[in-house]
Amino acid sequence: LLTGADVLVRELAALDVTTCFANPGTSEVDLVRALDTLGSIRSCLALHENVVTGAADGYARITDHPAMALVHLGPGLANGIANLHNARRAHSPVVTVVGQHPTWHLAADSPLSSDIESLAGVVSCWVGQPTDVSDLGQAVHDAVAAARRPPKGVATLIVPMDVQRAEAAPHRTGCFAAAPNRPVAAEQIAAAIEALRKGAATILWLGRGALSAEGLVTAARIQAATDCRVFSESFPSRLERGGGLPAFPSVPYFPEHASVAIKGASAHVFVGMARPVYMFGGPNGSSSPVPANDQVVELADDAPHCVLEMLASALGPLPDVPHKAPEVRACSGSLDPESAGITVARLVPDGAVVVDESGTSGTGYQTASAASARHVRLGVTGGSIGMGLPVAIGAAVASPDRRVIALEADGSGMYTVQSLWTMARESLDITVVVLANRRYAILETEFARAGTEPIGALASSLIDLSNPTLDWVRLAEGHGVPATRVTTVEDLETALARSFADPGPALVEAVI
Ligand SMILES: Cc1ncc(C[n+]2csc(CCOP(=O)(O)OP(=O)(O)O)c2C)c(N)n1
Ligand SMILES: [Mg+2]
Repeated sequence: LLTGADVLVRELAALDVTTCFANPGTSEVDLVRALDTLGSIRSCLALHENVVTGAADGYARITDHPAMALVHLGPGLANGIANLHNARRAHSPVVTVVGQHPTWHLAADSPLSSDIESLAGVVSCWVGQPTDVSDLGQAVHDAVAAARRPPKGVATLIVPMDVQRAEAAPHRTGCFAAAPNRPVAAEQIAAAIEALRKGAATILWLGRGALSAEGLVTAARIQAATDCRVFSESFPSRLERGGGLPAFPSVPYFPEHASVAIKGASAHVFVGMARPVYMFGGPNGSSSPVPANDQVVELADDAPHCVLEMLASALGPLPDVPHKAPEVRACSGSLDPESAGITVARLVPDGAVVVDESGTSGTGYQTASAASARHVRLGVTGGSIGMGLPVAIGAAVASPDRRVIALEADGSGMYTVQSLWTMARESLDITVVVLANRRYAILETEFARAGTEPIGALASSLIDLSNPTLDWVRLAEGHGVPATRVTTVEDLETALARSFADPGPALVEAVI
């Protein structure tokens, strides 16, 4: 007997969805049984739904293909929404599957009932809830297609228990036609070239696929030919880094620094991104450092690195640009945020993935990584903290041959600390470096910017993570991850080297 649940799982597998991150409940029991029966979808348990969804995001950022995120009813989905929000901002393809009460039971408004479609709508590019088993196979197909369709996103499939359990006919799986690329018009390219020829008065902005290795190299050639300035988007989901690749600055986080950084520009060419916007708004009601009356050319395209190639060819044959790796300052002795990041950047293994949720302690790594071995950096996209450890899980599952380093601010790490258990259980090659400043340091800075210094005892207690001090070594060990605490550059080097040499996860608490 074939059931709806079997059809769902078979259809996903046929569409090359080979990984599931799950936190199931009663309404997902049939789906779990179907996963068990089919056996070809690797399924990993996570102990909170925000770990499930963040892991699916990390998986997508590496493979550009969806994993299945299996969660329980409305409350399970609600727990996972913060990291689905980040996944949406990252344009990560994710297929979220939510079990639902039987269709005939919904009107009774049982204790776990809620408006799942509304919850899903906040983060999803597609939401479907088939109520007849004969529609289920097509719905699975539509969900995967929606998640993969540029600009890519989260598709949420809600599956009632009676639909999961109903007898089903085998669904005929269809393959995807390659998504047609929507190319930019020739006039747009011409307008961009005219702007770029203004040299330093023009900024070339790079986002998404323009930050691939090819994109960065091509952008450097365009810059050398035109003397334009180049900035990368502030919160890239994925950035190729090190190994001799050109590195471009992003606009500083705080508005007062951002507008200074782009001063003198009057024209902007956007590839793979739209106009940058401030996280919390800027001075005089401004939302962007780019003034409203500046000249703007937006080259929206599904393949940003191809747009850069078009610009480069329109400028004529351009020579390669020899890369000058920046000098990285030597550091030793007691750790501070800067030296911790520089040390990680110096030791990053070739081909590694660095998940960067370093908070205020990130500039050392972010600057020095331009001189690192070639690696990929996955960052915070939607500003919702607690993504780092889950994204590291997804990245490690997606690339078992690479070392994943999670550079993790301590406050952010605590949002999804259960991730450590999944890392241990799945023996993932993840090195977690906790940057333990034992406070929400960014909020201290924000109080100062708001002119409310010195802050009162209550405000102070709301941004302080001591009393009691979090013991990351014991937290990690309690989740099955070996851990060590370091306070000097030398000990951090030793701990990193040991972790890179040993298979499986490890945690280093770097007290800064
Ligand atoms: C889900 C979510 N909750 C709360 C916040 C607000 N917030 C932003 S940064 C921050 C503290 C970050 O502290 P930590 O991760 O230790 O980094 P640090 O500032 O110390 O470098 C908080 C609470 C947020 N961005 N996202
Ligand atoms: Mg902190």
